[in-house]
Amino acid sequence: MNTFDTIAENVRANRRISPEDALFLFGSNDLLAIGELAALANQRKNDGNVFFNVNRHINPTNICVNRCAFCAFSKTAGEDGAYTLALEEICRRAREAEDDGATEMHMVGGLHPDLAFEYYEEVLAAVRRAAPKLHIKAFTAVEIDYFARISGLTVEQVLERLKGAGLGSMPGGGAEILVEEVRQKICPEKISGARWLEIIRLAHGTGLKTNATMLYGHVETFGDRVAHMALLRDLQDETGGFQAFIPLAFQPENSDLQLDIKATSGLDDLKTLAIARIFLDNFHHIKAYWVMLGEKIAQVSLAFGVNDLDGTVVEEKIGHDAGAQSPQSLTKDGIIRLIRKAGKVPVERDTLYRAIRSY
Ligand code: V47
Ligand code: SF4
Repeated sequence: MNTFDTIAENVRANRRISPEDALFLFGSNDLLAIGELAALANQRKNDGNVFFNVNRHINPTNICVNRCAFCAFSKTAGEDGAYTLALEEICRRAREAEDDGATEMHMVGGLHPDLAFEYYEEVLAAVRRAAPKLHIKAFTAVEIDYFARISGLTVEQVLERLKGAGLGSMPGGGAEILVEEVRQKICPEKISGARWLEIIRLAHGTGLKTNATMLYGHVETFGDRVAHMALLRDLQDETGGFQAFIPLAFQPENSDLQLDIKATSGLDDLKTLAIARIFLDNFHHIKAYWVMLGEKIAQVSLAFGVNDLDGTVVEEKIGHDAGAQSPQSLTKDGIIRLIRKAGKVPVERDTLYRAIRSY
């Protein structure tokens, strides 16, 4: 039997594939054969249901001391375009989101040099008062590490205080590629991959659910992507605290990494999502983030193992500052239509993947 047939046999028998197998799949251009296996793995877990949510992104500040080379969103304090939203403005947007039927506020931002940890507690408490029905999914492991450093608290204390103020779960950002050589090239100031995993482990330990992302399509190799996913799979075996895996296609405009890096190809996007579905057998949800992929690839990915299209978003800065061509917002009807036209059942979910309504 050739290597692909052996992998296929394992996937069909619901057996875990190895990192070497995943690397083999990345080296193959037989997208349809890989997609078929991913669709099977997804069908087993999620049937024909595809999740989405009604949410709103808010980035309280783009001022960041890290200035990662790939990030076109961040600014240095005082630079043109640097901003920090007033607390009232954050609350106004939260209220507006709740009035529009959102169930989630997704809030991440830069590492601000002057704001104290208490400010972030205040933001959570104020949002909770302004829009008590919204689940607040906020702060990456990178921000949590920063809060611990600026406050002198332990990571556990930071997490407990934020939970007390209204934090409901954490998004999956800041993971980039967890391999150290890659981080040295694309985000040397950022916490190490090992520290990212440690903070997520602690978050899961306090009962917080998180997601995990992977920024791909820049300087990393296929081997780095597999190593990244293997670290996530191991941690998930240990904690079970990850909800969704979200590959983020690198948007190359306006960043210091621009050089001659081109946007990812549709083939690479679909293959990456499909291999993630096959390899990450302990992740229930593989999310196609339409903001970075575009609506069409996100829709097609529903036949390649994906079962989640994220949400309505409304105002997106991180990808669009880096040249993303997608709209900033999709309507709920628009997402439902994308899913239906792909022959799947749209299911609106809350942040913790409880079904709200099928369409
Ligand atoms: O950590 C930054 C990435 C992330 C670029 O958990 C870029 O549900 C592409 O994590 N091109 C933040 N990506 C976004 C994020 C996220 C998004 C949607 C849903 C969830 C979730 C999480 O954006 C950063 C970084 O990896 N990013 N710059 C860029 N030029
Ligand atoms: Fe700051 Fe995050 Fe941008 Fe890095 S990716 S510069 S940590 S906002």
